[in-house]
Amino acid sequence: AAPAGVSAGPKFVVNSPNVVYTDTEIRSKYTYRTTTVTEGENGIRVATPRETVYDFKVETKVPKLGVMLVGWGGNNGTTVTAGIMANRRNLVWDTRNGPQAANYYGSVVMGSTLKLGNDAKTNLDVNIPFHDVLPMVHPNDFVIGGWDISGLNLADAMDRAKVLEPTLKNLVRKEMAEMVPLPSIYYPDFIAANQEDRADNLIPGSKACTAHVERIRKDIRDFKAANNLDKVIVQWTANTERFADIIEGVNDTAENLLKAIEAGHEEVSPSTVFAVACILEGAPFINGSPQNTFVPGAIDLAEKHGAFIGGDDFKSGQTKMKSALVDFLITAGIKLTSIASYNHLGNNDGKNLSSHRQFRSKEISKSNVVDDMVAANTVLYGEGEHPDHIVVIKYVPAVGDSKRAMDEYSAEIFLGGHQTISITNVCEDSLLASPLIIDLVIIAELMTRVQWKLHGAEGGDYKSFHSVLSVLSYMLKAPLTPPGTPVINALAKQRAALANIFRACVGLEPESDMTLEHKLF
Ligand code: NAI
Ligand code: DG6
Repeated sequence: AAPAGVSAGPKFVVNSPNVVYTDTEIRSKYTYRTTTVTEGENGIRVATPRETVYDFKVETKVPKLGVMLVGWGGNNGTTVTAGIMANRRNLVWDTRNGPQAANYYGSVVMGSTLKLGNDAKTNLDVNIPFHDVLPMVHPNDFVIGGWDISGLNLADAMDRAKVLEPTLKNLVRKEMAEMVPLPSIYYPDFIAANQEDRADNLIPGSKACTAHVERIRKDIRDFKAANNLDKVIVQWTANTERFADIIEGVNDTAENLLKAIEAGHEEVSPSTVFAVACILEGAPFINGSPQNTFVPGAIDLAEKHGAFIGGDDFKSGQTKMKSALVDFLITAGIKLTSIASYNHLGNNDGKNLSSHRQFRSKEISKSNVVDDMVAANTVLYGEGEHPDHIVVIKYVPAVGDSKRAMDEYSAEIFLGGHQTISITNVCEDSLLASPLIIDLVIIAELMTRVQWKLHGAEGGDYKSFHSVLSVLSYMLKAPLTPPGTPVINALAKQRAALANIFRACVGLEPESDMTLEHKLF
């Protein structure tokens, strides 16, 4: 990885007149090919190929990056922090199965590859680490901090989480003990009442106010200055809140939301206050929980400030499987008729979700994840037709962080036959979520360095991607998209969008998977 704060030399160069490398930027000219469909007079659709030519530029300087987690003392917060420390120090620890070395498995950026092209001699695929496609921050270089309503230092919080092996904990304990979350804002009505006993590290005040926004902004500025950072990214990995009511005049526009905060309106959640503070501070803010943090007024505010936001709800286990499996079934022409999803978990997330209003937020984000795939197949599903889909979550303290997700998929096959697929997915929830936190940070940061303009547009200035970073969808259960634009849940499409946008930034065509070179000779 390039040391933080310097320009990262490319790991490969693109040999094309459409790509230019300068000391500070990669510039590409990229032709985006789409198909426009119109309804012909005789009812026959007309598909017309279209081309739009864009100029992209990517700043190659990799910043010194701060990551501030809201809910730093929770299972995800402590696990991702210890995991980065373990990687940074190349730690190896004993387990009952033998020595275990630190790794970044589960991170698409750090653990996967993408195809660069075909070898000139053999025609076989040449794959590169995903992290190398463009200059990206290395997670070992993250400077981590954050807030929590619980004041436990991270070593004690890591013990409370019961996620990591004792041998690993012993190796990071000293450093973790020196990390103490900043006090946070706590509006008891938004999270479960059963969380009250850990709320001992609070900024005074129990409803939204301008002072809270300003305090959080100052915390970000202080963290940046104390660590000599170029940028800070903030991520909500705190408890799931209940949904906020959307009320006209309160949270429907940027102006109303700011006024509502000033007036101390009780329907403004802590996560929305964090989002507003980050937007005003120019720090990208990502919501890893399911609640509607991004009320319309918050999205409006982000657009007005050109600030980046992303969400909602980490897509770690059951839903990730679902968004791959359902895509497979429906694109295979198999008529999915029902999904019954059960979750048993015993961590603090499960305890919070045992309260109905917080469960409801999770139920909503877990339930809509197949809608786009169903709607896309008008052969299998009639207007308004949808598979039955239920989501059950039960708090079972004894299983701790080791979540049990049980899914039964029923489908109709050829000539009225039936197919039932049952999946039991046992996973340490926080070990799945932590690499997503890392990916979201790395990609969000990279997106702050990517700009575009229409090629040849007279006087056209480069601009950033839309404030709502839908390119983060792969990592999220209920992807937030720019207002009025479709949500893509299918996992393969989400990954293709991510990889192909980055390829476009270096002037490469999308991965087409046609492999004509192996078929036409
Ligand atoms: P956790 O309950 O262990 O951690 C949450 C932390 O947030 C706690 O330490 C709590 O004290 C703190 N907190 C609550 N309200 C706060 C506030 N206003 N300000 C600052 N800190 C606050 O939960 P865990 O397992 O770390 O999960 C975090 C969130 O991520 C939950 O909302 C969960 O639903 C979501 N999530 C987790 C996934 C996973 O696989 N672990 C996947 C998808 C989402
Ligand atoms: C209930 O399932 C607890 C949740 O917090 C999940 O563990 C989390 O949202 C991950 O969900 P999924 O569906 O991606 O495994």
